[in-house]
Amino acid sequence: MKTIRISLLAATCLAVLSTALAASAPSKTIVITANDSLRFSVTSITAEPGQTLHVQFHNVGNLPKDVMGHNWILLKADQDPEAYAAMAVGAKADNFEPKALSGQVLAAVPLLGPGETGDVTFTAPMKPGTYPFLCSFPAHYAAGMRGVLVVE
Ligand SMILES: [Cu+2]
Repeated sequence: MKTIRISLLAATCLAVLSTALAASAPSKTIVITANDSLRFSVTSITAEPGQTLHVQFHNVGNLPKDVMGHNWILLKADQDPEAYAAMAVGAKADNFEPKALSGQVLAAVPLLGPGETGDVTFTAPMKPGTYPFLCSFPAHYAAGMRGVLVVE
């Protein structure tokens, strides 16, 4: 009987330990650049559930912000980046981040002009899945400024 108790205790300790280890995956920094050719340098990010992510986003282009600004918008699972981009066209005053859709956004780096840098730190969702990101400057999503965060 005593042996069984000790084994149970050991099993419980192991379970607690492995949970603690899973929760403490080291934070991850992702450096993304965008330039005048309408591409993100990174189009796929992988993360563990609950992992702390730090996105550093650089606009390394030369064109002025009002014709070639870039932002980085990460949406929740099951949200439609195309619909977000369409709504963003009318949200110039809010740097193309429509307030009506703010509930769809997991994390964002605001609109950057040439040579500017922004960053955001956030926690990856606990739910495994694919989370879309985009630049919501008009026409940039359609031109290919998009990618995914894969939580697995
Ligand atoms: Cu852009």
